[in-house]
Amino acid sequence: MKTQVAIVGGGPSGLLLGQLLQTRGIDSIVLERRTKDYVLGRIRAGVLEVGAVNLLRQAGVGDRMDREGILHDGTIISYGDEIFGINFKEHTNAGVMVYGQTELTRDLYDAREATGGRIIYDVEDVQICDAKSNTPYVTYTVDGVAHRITCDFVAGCDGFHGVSRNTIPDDVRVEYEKVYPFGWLGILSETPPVADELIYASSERGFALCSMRNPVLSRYYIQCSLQDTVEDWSDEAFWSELKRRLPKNVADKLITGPSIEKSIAPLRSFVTEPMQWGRLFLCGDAAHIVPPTGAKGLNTAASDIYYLFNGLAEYYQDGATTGLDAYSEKALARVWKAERFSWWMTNLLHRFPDENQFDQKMQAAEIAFLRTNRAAQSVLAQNYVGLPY
Ligand code: RFL
Ligand code: PHB
Repeated sequence: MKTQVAIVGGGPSGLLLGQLLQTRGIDSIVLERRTKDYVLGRIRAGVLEVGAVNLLRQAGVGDRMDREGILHDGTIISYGDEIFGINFKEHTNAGVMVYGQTELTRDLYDAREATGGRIIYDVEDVQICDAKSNTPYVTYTVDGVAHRITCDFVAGCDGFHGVSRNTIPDDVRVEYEKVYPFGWLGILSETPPVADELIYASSERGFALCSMRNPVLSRYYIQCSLQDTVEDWSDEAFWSELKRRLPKNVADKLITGPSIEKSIAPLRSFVTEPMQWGRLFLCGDAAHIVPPTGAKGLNTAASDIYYLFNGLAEYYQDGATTGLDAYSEKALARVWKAERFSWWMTNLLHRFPDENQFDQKMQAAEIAFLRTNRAAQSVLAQNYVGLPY
């Protein structure tokens, strides 16, 4: 088989790149290790920056998001029983869109199917070959049968556990990592959200987050131990712990119900440099991971796709490689700022097992400063709605 861009990974990064390329008549093949239902079963991100929203519209997949997504002009932060809002609109003249990654991925699959784009599911043993030459190719098997795709470029969009990143030789690749000593236990429940905006809650018992998908579907998280398993947490235990981490007047309003999904995610900060090696370009979680506290993972994947798509569009339009040559540097410059923000939000709001009373006083002082200082609020707002591409 032959294509212009071979895309390894059919998550949001790979599918979005495929749709954008399609708008310019650039052919691609997406290779996905799982089935479509498996990918759609993963409950992940919920918050989209303006840049991501615009890119989805540009890719022709913004209609349902514009109809069903919820625009948020701010967020709420609580600390014990104290609670305050940060108004993004006031500080940045922008907001964010609450629209689940599951729905966005479904829209991308629908668009790909409608435009006749090729996706091959259940691929195994993917290998990216000759990436340093002008004639790279990708090999894989399906049901034990070997296949090969020759292409001009390879986009490595296969997430943190994919094969693309490790195609770059060890003596070229530099990895930066921080693993946090806790995870997030998340549940989805068919209950109305407790508030109109997201609540990021710091408490003596640990962090909690109240998020949502729509007016009758809520997403809640609590910081948990890395030793915990979902079996350790009944729904009752989850709701009771969540309430203890929220201000009393919020906890009293919380409507609980059976969970329809429950999962634990470890928290990690990770960046690999460079993000390009010859004709292989890494995008999204394949190149970097953030702890979810700043809602930046999917959004940073979208900005990578923006830079790569524009580089590829320029190449196929007039043969110039200026955008492609600058890809790694441009993408990383923005990635590191998202890493910093996510690390900062995580440090500000979580309980760390080895922290002492001084550390706790520092967190409390920083939250108290944020509560009243407009400049501090503006910094948070600018980062949360998304730095410019
Ligand atoms: P994905 O979504 O992991 O998709 C990669 C795809 O590649 C496939 N794959 C392979 N395919 C072929 N060959 C191989 N060898 C392959 N290996 C893997 C996988 O099956 C998969 O389908 O990466 P992508 O596309 O870069 O997208 C990244 C986002 O999914 C991720 O950054 C976000 O979900 C992170 N995230 C959040 N991001 C936000 O911007 N806002 C949020 O509010 C937000 N909340 C979250 C999150 C992530 C979370 N978890 C579970 C880590 C909340 C949570 C709890
Ligand atoms: C979510 O709704 O899943 C969500 C929202 C904000 C975050 C992380 C996750 O920071």
